[in-house]
Amino acid sequence: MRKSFHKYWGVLIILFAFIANPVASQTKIPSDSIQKKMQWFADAKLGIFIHWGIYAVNGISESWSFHNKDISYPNYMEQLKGFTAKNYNPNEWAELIKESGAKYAVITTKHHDGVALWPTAGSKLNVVQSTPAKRDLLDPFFKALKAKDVKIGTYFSLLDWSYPDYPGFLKDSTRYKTNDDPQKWARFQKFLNLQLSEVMQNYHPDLMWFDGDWEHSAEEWDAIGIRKKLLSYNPNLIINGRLTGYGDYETPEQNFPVSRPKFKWWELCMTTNDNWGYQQKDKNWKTAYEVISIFVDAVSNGGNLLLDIGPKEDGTIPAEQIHILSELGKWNKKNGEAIFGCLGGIPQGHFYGPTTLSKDSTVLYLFLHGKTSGQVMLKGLDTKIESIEVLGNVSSLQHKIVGKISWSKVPGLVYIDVPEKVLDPYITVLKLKLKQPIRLYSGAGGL
Ligand code: FHN
Repeated sequence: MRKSFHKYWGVLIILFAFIANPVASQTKIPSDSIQKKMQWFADAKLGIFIHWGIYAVNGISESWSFHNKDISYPNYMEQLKGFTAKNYNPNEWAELIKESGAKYAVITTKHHDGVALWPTAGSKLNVVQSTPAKRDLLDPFFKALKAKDVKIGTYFSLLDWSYPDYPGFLKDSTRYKTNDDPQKWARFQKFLNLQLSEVMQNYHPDLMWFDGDWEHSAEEWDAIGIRKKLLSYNPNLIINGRLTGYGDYETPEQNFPVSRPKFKWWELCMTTNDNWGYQQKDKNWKTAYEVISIFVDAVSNGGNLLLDIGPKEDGTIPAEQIHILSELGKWNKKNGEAIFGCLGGIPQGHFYGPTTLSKDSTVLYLFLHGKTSGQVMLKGLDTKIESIEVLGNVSSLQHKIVGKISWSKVPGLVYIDVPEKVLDPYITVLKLKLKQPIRLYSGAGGL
């Protein structure tokens, strides 16, 4: 009697935990509805990040330059006068993004400096009322993306170092502590919610990319309330992980994973040089090869890449970034079958390079870096190979099984002969069609 009594209470407690905190359980344990809405994101693999703001006028770091007191706040805000967007061509932006192979784009609607790229009713600090641009810069871009079937992402900074009712300001000075002046914090939250409603109602994003959550707790932000509010506008909205843990996926930044991240969905955001916004002094561009290899590595590890560009104040995109996106697009046109809609690859150790799998695991893609030709080896493949071809090339390749011992269950090594003439200038992709869904031996050999 006592045992079943305890069991009964145990079931109730677990049930209560889920009911009491539906959002936390949702974001911590993907429920069916999250699983379904995340499918396009999981298949998308590549997004383009856009940091565009008044910081491009002087080519200084976005918001941080005044926060860290590299420049005074008034001098930072002087840049409002130079933000013209006079050569801004949203259709050209959308075309470049589409051609790169990206399936979504995320643009800074408002960075930590509080300057909104849309005519917000919450503050005059917006490009329509306070800069020579004098127009909504988001609407035409989102319309152009939609026309090209590219998903819309809105970057939104929760913190707002310019807003008078926001506690934070400079790195070593705050306006007040939220507990000391709850009315002031409530006024800021009203402003924050007004702007979130504007973004959701005016632009209907597919993805909300929060930033700046680190200055306050989930309770102070009312993260659960924000999540519920956004989902009430669009239940299929995807929210990134920077809502103090109440998002749908993780967003490692600039730091490349070596081991496969444990997250169900994740996206590496990365600059093309060393800065998010336009900085004419920063010539430390990643090469097209480096970007493609980082992209492939992220996808092989089960993630997405959100690759950043920083347009100039007039709306033109630096030539170096156009080059990177177009080279990425050419590579994707030839090899996208191994990327888009695929699953992350097989565990490290079976092949000395990135891999991906088709959704039914009957196709294994091997990625060869640079000038890798001659024999490449695959270990522990316990499934028969039907054929091997090179993506974007008519060639089919020969392979041989080496070292298979008749009495042992351990599969032999697969050696594939890759002639130099089939190589891609960046990364060559081998497509291995298997006779059935892949099976791998990952043991230590032995008897
Ligand atoms: O502080 C921001 C930074 O300026 C930039 O926007 C990056 C992009 O992910 N996010 C924050 C730093 O993590």
